[in-house]
Amino acid sequence: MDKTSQSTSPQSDQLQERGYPSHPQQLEATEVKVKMSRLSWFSVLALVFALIWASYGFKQESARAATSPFPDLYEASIAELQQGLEKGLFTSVDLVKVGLVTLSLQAYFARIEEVNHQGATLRAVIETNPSALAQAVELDRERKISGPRSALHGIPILLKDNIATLHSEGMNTTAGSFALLGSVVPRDAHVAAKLRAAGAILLGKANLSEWANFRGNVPSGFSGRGGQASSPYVPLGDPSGSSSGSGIGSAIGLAAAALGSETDGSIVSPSSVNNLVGIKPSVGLTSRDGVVPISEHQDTVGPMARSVADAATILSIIAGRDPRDNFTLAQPPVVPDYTLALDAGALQGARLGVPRKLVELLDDVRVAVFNASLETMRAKGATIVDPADLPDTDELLESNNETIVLSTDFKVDVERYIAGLLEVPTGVKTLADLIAFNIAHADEELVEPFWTDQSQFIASENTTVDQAFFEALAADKDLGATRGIDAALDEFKLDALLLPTDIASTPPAIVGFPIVTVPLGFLPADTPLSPARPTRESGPNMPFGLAFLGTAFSEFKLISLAFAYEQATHTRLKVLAFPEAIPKTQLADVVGNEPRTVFSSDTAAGSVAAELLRVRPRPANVDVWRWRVETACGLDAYNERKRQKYAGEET
Ligand SMILES: *[C@@H]1O[C@H](CO)[C@@H](O)[C@H](O)[C@H]1NC(C)=O
Ligand SMILES: *[C@@H]1O[C@H](CO)[C@@H](O)[C@H](O)[C@H]1NC(C)=O
Ligand SMILES: *[C@@H]1O[C@H](CO)[C@@H](O)[C@H](O)[C@H]1NC(C)=O
Ligand SMILES: *[C@@H]1O[C@H](CO)[C@@H](O)[C@H](O)[C@H]1NC(C)=O
Ligand SMILES: *[C@@H]1O[C@H](CO)[C@@H](O)[C@H](O)[C@H]1NC(C)=O
Ligand SMILES: CC(=O)N[C@H]1CO[C@H](CO)[C@@H](O)[C@@H]1O
Repeated sequence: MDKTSQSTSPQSDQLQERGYPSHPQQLEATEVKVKMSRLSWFSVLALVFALIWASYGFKQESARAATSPFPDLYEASIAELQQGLEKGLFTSVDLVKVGLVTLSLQAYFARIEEVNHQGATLRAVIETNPSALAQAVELDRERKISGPRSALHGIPILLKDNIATLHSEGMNTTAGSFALLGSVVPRDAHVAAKLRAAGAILLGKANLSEWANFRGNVPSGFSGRGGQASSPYVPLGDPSGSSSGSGIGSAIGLAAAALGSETDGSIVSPSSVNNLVGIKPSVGLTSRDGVVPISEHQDTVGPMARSVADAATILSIIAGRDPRDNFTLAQPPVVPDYTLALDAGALQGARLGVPRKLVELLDDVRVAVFNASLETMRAKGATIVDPADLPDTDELLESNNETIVLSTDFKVDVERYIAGLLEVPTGVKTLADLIAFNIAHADEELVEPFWTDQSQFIASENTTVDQAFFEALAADKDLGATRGIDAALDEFKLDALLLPTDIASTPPAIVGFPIVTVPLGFLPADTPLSPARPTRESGPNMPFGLAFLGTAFSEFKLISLAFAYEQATHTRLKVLAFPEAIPKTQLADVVGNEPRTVFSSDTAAGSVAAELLRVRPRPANVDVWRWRVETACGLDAYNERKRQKYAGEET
């Protein structure tokens, strides 16, 4: 097999050869007919939906896309970007420009600006790197003199806002909380330092469920600083979390890819819901030094990307030992080059098991698509062992040991993180201080009506490291590994376990085992939009993923299987984000010249946003697409207050 062509994600023309639209406006009626036989009924509905959209506006961009020598940034792979940089088609400065948020609103109206606080207001990004452009200039110069440092040289990456970046560079690290605003981190997080050393550009900080969803019962994607993030696939849809902004930003090309962190589901769930590939590495493969923690026993940092190849490229760079995180000392002596796992034939002869009892917890729509994926894998030569249940499934489902471990760890670990900061302007030191801070700043942190809870903080504050904690840790190892995942792998002689991603995270979470998730399917296009409270649990075209699970440090194997499945299916591009959530700025708008067309306007943000929206009128079916304003839910009033606040701060 041809590794080179398979390890890059598809070029626009290749996409069209395969029948996928690289832009919704490029869908033609004839293509739809050709595709009918190959697609399930709901994908067809989705295409018809896309076709309806395609009949509106976009004429200009269509012409531009057809003649553009540049990769479409909605889908551009790291390898494509690297090739373009090497050939001199464009520079890292160009790339940064298209991703740059400008607080002054005087420079380019770029991809993040189009959708972050305007248009679809996805709130994926909390802040961008004021030094990014200067770094891009340096990296472009260095490339000319001595060539690229790595596959990530000059490539912009977003980082979840709980991953520390050099304070002197200009960005905060806050886990989304005002309590850490202005805090001075001692250094880059180890993973950020590794990206930086590889020549990557740390483009910005992604919004998240505040404190990685450990504050209390709060909707996914909300943070005090970032506001309520939402899905690019379902208007006002739940973006999942806690790595919400990393998922949204990667899904629609606000950067080449993103880093997220996971304690139980926080990489794989937003990867699943945002139609991405996510790798949750084994605990100890990537260092957590400089990452705002929940639990040293379960936290891990990994890539969220548009292809397995991109995710593998990033993992190869961020993995490795770090004396500051002694869990990394348990990893195998040599970090593999995970891009060598990209073997499209890897399903041939593989033995894959289905923990059916867990699958049965899920709705029939997702299970039917999951069931069909098993046929695909059989056709590619895999043996599917079904059922292949974890022997202790019932006990796992009953167990509350994880709650004990996380609650106890958080208090210790978060206080240790804060103690390591060089300065904390808010003066918080302890978890008790954080709780008090939230009460004192309730208007920004415990916001009515949906975001008031901090019960998890309070429960954690009440813990001590005691005998029950150590018993819970031991019970988790026994439940998750010894009588769980490892037992099933041994009993059925499996290479990996398969689960719909929605129900995959907990057994691996409690033992620090890896997961690789890839796009599996989409809810049917006639799925009703559930009410926005403040985000919607479901709606048409909401994506979901397929998870590959294995034992500790089995990433290489999982990546190879996930890659083979991805190459056999190419599910991701079967449905695109909704039109308002797809940024229109492309490299052609910035390379060489001043920006042109609608972006050359020097009008204020609002009027340009309005202009952008005007060329894409909404279809008559406002019942389904009444996505902008949900006054009843209070979200808009809240967002408006935040907007005013930022406007005030900026002037
Ligand atoms: C942090 O955020 C504040 C407020 O948004 C901003 O003024 C500051 O420049 C940011 N960066 C650092 C390093 O504090
Ligand atoms: C790791 O370091 C922590 C303190 O940072 C210590 O309590 C623990 O025993 C160490 N674990 C190992 C396996 O060395
Ligand atoms: C999925 O497959 C299992 C096992 O073959 C079967 O029992 C179940 O009914 C199927 N579910 C759906 C929704 O197709
Ligand atoms: C922890 O797991 C063990 C083993 O299944 C179980 O006996 C115990 O009840 C669990 N503890 C909690 C708090 O759920
Ligand atoms: C605090 O812990 C004690 C015993 O461990 C328990 O009885 C009590 O309900 C806990 N309180 C809260 C607020 O969680
Ligand atoms: C808190 C914060 O920095 N918010 C920023 C999020 O991104 C927008 C741009 O899309 C900025 O204007 C906000 O200031």
